[in-house]
Amino acid sequence: MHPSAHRDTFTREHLPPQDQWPELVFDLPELQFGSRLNAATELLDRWVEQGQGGRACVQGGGLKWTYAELQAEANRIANVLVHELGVVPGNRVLLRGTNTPQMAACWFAVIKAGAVAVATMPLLRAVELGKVIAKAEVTHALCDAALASELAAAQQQHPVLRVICHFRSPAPDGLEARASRQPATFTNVDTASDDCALIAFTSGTTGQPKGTMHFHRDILAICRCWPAHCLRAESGDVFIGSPPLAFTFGLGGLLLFPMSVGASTVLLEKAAPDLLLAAIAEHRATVCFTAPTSYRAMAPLVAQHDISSLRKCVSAGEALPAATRALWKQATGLELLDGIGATELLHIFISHTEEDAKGGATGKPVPGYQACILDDAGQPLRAGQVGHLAVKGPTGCRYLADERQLQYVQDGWNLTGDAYLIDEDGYYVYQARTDDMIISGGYNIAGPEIEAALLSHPAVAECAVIGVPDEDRGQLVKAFVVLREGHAGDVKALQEHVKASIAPYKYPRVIEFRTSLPRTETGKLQRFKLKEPGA
Ligand code: 3UK
Repeated sequence: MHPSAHRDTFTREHLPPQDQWPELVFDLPELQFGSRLNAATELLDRWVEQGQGGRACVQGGGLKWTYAELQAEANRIANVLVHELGVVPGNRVLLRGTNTPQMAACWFAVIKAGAVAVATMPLLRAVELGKVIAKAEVTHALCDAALASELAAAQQQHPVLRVICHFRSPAPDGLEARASRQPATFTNVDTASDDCALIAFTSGTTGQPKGTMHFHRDILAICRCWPAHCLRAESGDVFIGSPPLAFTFGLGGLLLFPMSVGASTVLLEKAAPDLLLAAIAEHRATVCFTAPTSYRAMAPLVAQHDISSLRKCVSAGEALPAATRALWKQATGLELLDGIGATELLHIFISHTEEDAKGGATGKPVPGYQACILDDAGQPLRAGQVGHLAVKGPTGCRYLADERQLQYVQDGWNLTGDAYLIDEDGYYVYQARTDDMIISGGYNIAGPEIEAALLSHPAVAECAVIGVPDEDRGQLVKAFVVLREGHAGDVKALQEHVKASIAPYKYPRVIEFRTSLPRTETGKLQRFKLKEPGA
């Protein structure tokens, strides 16, 4: 590794041993990185240096900043961090806020100061924040004043968190007041390209959050892979979307990728389907990032808004059912860009361009990444066979002090925990999370395939399919269905619809109607909650 600029050496000391890292592949010319690199220099300062500082950069909540203005804000905050709050390179700085320009400025300030950004989901409560603080030994926090109380409660339990400073606060010791007294210039810390820049937490389903460690060069690597080859956005684009900046889907899609091409981004504090549509119309947005369920919910509302500015729509976080792709195309004329990403790999590694879209398939490995499907013994499978998705590329899994590293990384491959197959055209087709595969009557059944069939029925708004214990069949296929407004729950009709769409043995033998389904803050269905007895 290159000589670190970190004075606080926590992250290097807590990386997994090198022999547990995935193999890293840098086989594109644009993935050659020197030994010194600060991601903020490349993504932010470069534009100002090139005389592009007057370009629109980030807006939201009534604020509208150019590249030069975001740079000035970030520099002032970096000065506060270093000269007033005592941050030294390598310290972990927790960020807590909704998607706002101020949150973006704080993120860049942390990166500029050579500290490590630990962004957290706005909905986290004190107990969950406490786990993050303890695990990453967070010393400082920048927190939206509106979200102060849960963090204050967490600090009570975790005094390792020495300093909290509030932004979007009128207080005399708030971040804005402090920043206004600091100069708008700052010399970025000359970090190593392999110094840790951020720790992204992923909760999974067990409740013990895992911290994934990513370097300065990883931030640039993801900008040079999927967005450059699949998204192909341009400097005139206006990005918008729903994922939080604390979710790497949102960090990339709503901050890093627009800035990597000199485009602008709209950050929304609230982005429920109707609000997102209204915001697209208001800002004449051209590139949208959100989850499959959000596209499904927006489709019937599209006619009420002028979203003619939109030219690219990205779906990730969960499998995109073919029915949702078709629905969106019908409503807007736009072909969705689907991509599977993971916090462990920072962003999307299998995807496609609009021209190569194929309903029901995620796509092919993104340039810069390699993938294959492995059996339980780690041997590659042939086309059509269902196995474990394995990936490698310039980014990969490095858990912060966590034994689960040995599960995620095997033989140099990142194992994402997804069951996939490669079809006859070389497309990767999602089946299920490996621990969500249903085994019924000796058959392996992937819940999402049945969900896709149900979703093509006009009465179905949302659904989730799980296996429930059964004496005779081992597991029974059970569906939870949320009905569209004005439709009645007809179990028999839905069962017949599935039998007519896919192999009849897969039909849900039990169907339960619900008014909503449990989801994470990142929009993922929480199937495990539906599996709990009495759920
Ligand atoms: C699932 C998908 C099918 C899959 C993410 C884009 O979702 C992201 O990261 P997470 O760590 O979850 C990873 C898991 O989510 N998944 C995500 N996208 C798809 N399954 N099709 C998809 N298109 O199980 C994966 O292992 O929360 C997504 C960019 C950055 C991200 N962090």
